[in-house]
Amino acid sequence: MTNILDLLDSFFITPERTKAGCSFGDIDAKTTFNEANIVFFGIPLELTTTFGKGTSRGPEAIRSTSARQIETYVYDEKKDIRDVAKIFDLGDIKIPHNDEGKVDSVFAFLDEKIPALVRELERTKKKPFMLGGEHTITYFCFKGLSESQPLLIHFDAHRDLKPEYEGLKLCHTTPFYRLINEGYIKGKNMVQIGIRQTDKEENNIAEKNGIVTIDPWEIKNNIDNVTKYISKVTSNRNVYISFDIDVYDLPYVPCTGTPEPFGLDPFEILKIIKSINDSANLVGMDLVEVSLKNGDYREGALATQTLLRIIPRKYV
Ligand SMILES: [Mn+2]
Repeated sequence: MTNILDLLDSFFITPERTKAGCSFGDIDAKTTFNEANIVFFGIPLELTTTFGKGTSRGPEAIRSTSARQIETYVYDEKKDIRDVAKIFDLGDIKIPHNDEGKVDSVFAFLDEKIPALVRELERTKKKPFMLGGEHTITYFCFKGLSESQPLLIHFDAHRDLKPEYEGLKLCHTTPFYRLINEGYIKGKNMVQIGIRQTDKEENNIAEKNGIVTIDPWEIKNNIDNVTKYISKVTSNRNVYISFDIDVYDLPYVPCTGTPEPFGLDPFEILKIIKSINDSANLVGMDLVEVSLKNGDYREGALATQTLLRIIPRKYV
């Protein structure tokens, strides 16, 4: 591949031309694509959401807050992310026919582009940080990175393990079932954190496949046990983080489509993020289901601050 960036240009809208009008943190002016070790891209997909709308504005919410509201200096880390990482933002993928009724053609497009993109990033030692958009997109990204058999750490209120939902085999409630069913991940290589809304069938699927579930009650009762477990299970492991913003408790996420009570607070999330072992290697991550409604940037701020707590970690 001669110049991957030229190729990428053809299917990305540059950050400056997205709705936010800026890149993540507005910091990549000095970082070239070639020298980057973290590469952000947005997939503002909103095709199969069934309840609250607005996740197509997730990347916009994150770029706007990270560039205009939030410092790149992380107070509690005493680190500026510009000093600890070389970040480049590709912008948002141009989704052809991003409207209802075109689900199959959009998914075929993403299935062709995203796994190839993240594999190329991995080959050139760049970690993909994907911003959503509905959770469906994790399927395409994880698939592309599955060869290194990462432990999948899935933060979410929901299992997203349904075999099918409202007639769709691939949608925002099914990505992890698809990944398991198609052999990209084994249940024993998967930890679900924050789960509190599921059906009986999904619970059976989780149990049958050996998925480790850490629910908020467990975290509230004994977070030290949880962090000890996470530290142990991630020791010397490749890991992939899929982070649905609705893992946070309902009052923290005013815009996301399916907010749930009995969730986690930012301090608990921070403890868990920090408990991932320094010897682990993050192969990539996504932050999905972020939304923006009525000029309410709280969720964008929370998503950005979550990313800013992950970026300085040794495993990144
Ligand atoms: Mn969710």
